[in-house]
Amino acid sequence: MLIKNRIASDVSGSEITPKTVFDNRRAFLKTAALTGIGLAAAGLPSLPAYAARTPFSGVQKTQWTAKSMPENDPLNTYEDITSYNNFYEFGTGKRDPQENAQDFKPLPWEITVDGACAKPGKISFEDLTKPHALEERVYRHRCVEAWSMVIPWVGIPLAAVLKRFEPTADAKYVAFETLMDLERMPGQRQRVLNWPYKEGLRMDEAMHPLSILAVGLYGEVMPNQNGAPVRLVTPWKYGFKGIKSIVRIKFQSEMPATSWNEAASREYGFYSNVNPAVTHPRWSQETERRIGELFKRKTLPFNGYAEEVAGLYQGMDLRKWF
Ligand SMILES: Nc1nc2c(c(=O)[nH]1)N[C@H]1C(S)=C(S)[C@@H](COP(=O)(O)O)O[C@H]1N2
Ligand SMILES: [Mo]
Repeated sequence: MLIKNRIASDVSGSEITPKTVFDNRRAFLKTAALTGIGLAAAGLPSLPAYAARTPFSGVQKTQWTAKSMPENDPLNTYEDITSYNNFYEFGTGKRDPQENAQDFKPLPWEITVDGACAKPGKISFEDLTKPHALEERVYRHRCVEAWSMVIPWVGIPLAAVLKRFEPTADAKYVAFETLMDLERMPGQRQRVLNWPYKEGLRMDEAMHPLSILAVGLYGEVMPNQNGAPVRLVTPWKYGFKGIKSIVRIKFQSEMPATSWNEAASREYGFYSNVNPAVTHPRWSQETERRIGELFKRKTLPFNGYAEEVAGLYQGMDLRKWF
């Protein structure tokens, strides 16, 4: 049975994965077979083991892949996606998270969900993905610093998870927090942001079908530097809204405070929708550099997802609500 699972995930992996990654995965599986580690994880979404290169089995591809992606928009490599990161809990340099998050052990993991809801509680990482099928969502990822990537996330719709806690009519916003742990996240000893890292969405943004909780990429569990074991992905917003290593979700009536807004409110607003027409105080947002490409691309309104999300902001002055 395990062998069958592994073959199935090998096949689906080879369809979406550049050859080097595929070879790495094969090497991993070989090592796993020899040493007996990692095999239990082949039967995901129940996750008894966690290693950086553990493949999920049975990941479904969804319509978003085809609908939102122009054909000439190739995936970034696994190497790019996992070596050029922002994760200040592990240092402020782009290469720091890959190096400093190596020893982070994400599991066991629990998220506390509370605030304006009928059924507050905790949810473990294993329960998070049940009973939903894991989906592959190929999304554009645009940082406020004007670089971008295309990433094949593995995730589940955020709406489906939030609904389980039965948010009440007072739930106008959803607040998110990252783990606070000076031992496990040594970057928090530097007061570069107000820890823990905080983010927020309006309720309708959180419930939008594009919003996902991502638990992996390239068919494998989330690498530590990308926000293991679970992070937010809202592809029409700047990357910093994609809060990593989430331990708390709270429904509330007030607009949540966010770490970047607290750090520099002129530069980072609550909405943070990708908008080429609203210039960041220190640089233009009209173009972006796709990691791995030489020439700049034009930045698209809502990062190319306007058809799906522009309606959420109808009638709002997007210069004021940036
Ligand atoms: N907890 C936490 N989440 C975070 C950050 C961070 O420093 N800490 N950085 C944000 C920023 S600025 C970006 S651009 C994205 C980067 O995600 P990636 O490294 O997976 O590309 O993560 C976001 N989520
Ligand atoms: Mo960012």
